[in-house]
Amino acid sequence: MLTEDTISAISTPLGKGGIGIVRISGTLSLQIVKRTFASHNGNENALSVSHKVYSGKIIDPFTKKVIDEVLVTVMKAPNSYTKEDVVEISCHGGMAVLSKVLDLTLKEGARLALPGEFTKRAFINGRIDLTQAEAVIDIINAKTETSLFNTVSQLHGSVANEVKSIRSLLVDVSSKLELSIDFLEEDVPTQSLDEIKKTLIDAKERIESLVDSYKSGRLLREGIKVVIAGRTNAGKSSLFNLLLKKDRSIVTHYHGTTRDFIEEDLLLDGVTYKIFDTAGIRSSNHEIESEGMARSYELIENADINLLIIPASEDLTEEDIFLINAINNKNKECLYVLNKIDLQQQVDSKRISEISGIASEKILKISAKKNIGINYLKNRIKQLITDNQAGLDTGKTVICNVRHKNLLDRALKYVNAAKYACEKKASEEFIAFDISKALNCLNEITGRFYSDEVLDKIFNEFCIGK
Ligand SMILES: Nc1nc2c(ncn2[C@@H]2O[C@H](COP(=O)(O)OP(=O)(O)OP(=O)(O)O)[C@@H](O)[C@H]2O)c(=O)[nH]1
Ligand SMILES: [Mg+2]
Repeated sequence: MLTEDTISAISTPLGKGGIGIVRISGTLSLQIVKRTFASHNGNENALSVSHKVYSGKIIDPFTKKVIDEVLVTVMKAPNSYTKEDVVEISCHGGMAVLSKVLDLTLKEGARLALPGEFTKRAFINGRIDLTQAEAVIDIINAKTETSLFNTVSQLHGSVANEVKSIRSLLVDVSSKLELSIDFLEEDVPTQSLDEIKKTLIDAKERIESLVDSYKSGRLLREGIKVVIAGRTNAGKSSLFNLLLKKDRSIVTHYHGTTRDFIEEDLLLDGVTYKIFDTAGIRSSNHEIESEGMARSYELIENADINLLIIPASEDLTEEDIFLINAINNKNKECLYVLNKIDLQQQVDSKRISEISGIASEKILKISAKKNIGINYLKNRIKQLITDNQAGLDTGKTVICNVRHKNLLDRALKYVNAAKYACEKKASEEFIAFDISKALNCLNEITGRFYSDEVLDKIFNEFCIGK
């Protein structure tokens, strides 16, 4: 069903630019532009052929003044972004020109588009599904090559295809179950419960794999939190500055120099790492320092990777031992980094692994002052991520949208309930009921079923003109 009214908006960022584009979509688009456009070669039939670019002028039909020299691209329905007639006017980029051209299109009968309305029309008119519409906004917001790669594959239908494929497994079981319910008394071949269970296990494993991929998806989207922790004067800020290749954090020989955490982004092989320099841990009655340390503990708790810095040039202190044990118990990625190896060493790797049975490959040696061992440290950080995050560089389908994750969690719950009902040899109606609930969740992901509330929430995140 095509929507009635014609919409128009400036589709390029507001401000000065080489070019700026006004985009119009709807049944009146061509008519609106024809009234304001004069072709350079005086061609009366200008704008009549689809997927062609026409050069000419935009002229205000009321004052007859030339507004700008432009290129106009015509994309007739259904072969356009929205599946409606779309016309794009490429003007010189500048607010006065673009506002004037937009204004003319509104005077000629278009209405100002709402945020994301072009993409919403693409969805409503069936050109893309909801996961692809969501990928559009993620592409616009993507900060790194890897998250861009992931969202482009979502735009090409990676998530939608996997969800549809799981859906078809469940639809198949469901229709056979319905048949056996309808013809209970008759001699219709029905699936055995074992066969149904086998398909449900297949669906369950595939949903679980998508749910598991969310962790990688979130990391790609938000960046991987790497927290540099340790006692005071261990060399945390020195390492932080070295990783970022700038003097961002203050380094002094005084204990307790860093009072509050500092965060900076580091890009490694197309993946964003959010690096945190933290206040060093020591016993202190100073209010500011204690508050800084409380923040350090909170960061350690929420890190994806902790780097615990231990100065190898001094004997281990109570703080070092406390932190080694605390971080080792956190069940999250951690590297134990012996720093200051350019000085006489008091602590070696063996000593650290003896404390809490830490594996030797998790203990590294560096000198933040002399820039020793830093490349190896970076490689180990990258390795922790690629080893543990399926899909980060394997090309597997990765979900990175919390809406998809929540619906998949719910679908999984119903598939498990259906499987359990099979095991308990429950009646077919019960099994069919749970499967239909799971199907509803999968249908909501791709937008086969949707509510206006969900659509508004998704498209309100878009900018006007997209
Ligand atoms: N010799 C040597 N000195 C280092 C090394 N790394 C850091 N330092 C020195 O150790 C002192 C403390 O360094 P910082 O980087 O400020 O230590 P920090 O862990 O941030 O300290 P707080 O902010 O107080 O918690 C400074 O004088 C650094 O120059 C190293 O690898 N070798
Ligand atoms: Mg510091």
